[in-house]
Amino acid sequence: MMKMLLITVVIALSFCFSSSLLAHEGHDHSHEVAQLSVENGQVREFLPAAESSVGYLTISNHSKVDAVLVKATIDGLGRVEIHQHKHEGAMMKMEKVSNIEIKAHESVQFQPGGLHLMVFEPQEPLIAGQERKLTLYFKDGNRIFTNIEVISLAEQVEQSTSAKHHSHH
Ligand SMILES: [Cu+2]
Repeated sequence: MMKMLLITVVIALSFCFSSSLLAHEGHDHSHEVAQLSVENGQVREFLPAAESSVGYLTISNHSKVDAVLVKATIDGLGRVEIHQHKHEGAMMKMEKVSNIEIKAHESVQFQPGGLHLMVFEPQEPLIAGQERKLTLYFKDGNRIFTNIEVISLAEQVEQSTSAKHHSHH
């Protein structure tokens, strides 16, 4: 029941456009807008009594310019943080990170055990099968608006198991 979500991406050009209209700096300033896409956006239902849950996605940068993700928001959730897992001796800790670089022609995968979105403060329960609006904010002022699918814990476990099998190929 794994659905490949290929999502159309809208990149807000207004910031770049208005700054190029206003800036007459006397030199050629080519505004290259990063072409980014988001796939497999998923956020897990909150477990009973849990204060937080996790979200995963893949961001691909098809352009010649590096992109830097600085913030994410999801409709109906009070707070979304970008987290990274970090090994400290034998301990696996997670820490909040302020930005993630997605290099030109590369993809960054948010996945169990690595980068993930940590979500807090649901205004109403997340229910598997729902779609929520996800907004990604980039350092250059661009934004991506897309949808993220709510999945159950069982679906998440199933997918991370099948992802491990796929990685043998
Ligand atoms: Cu976390």
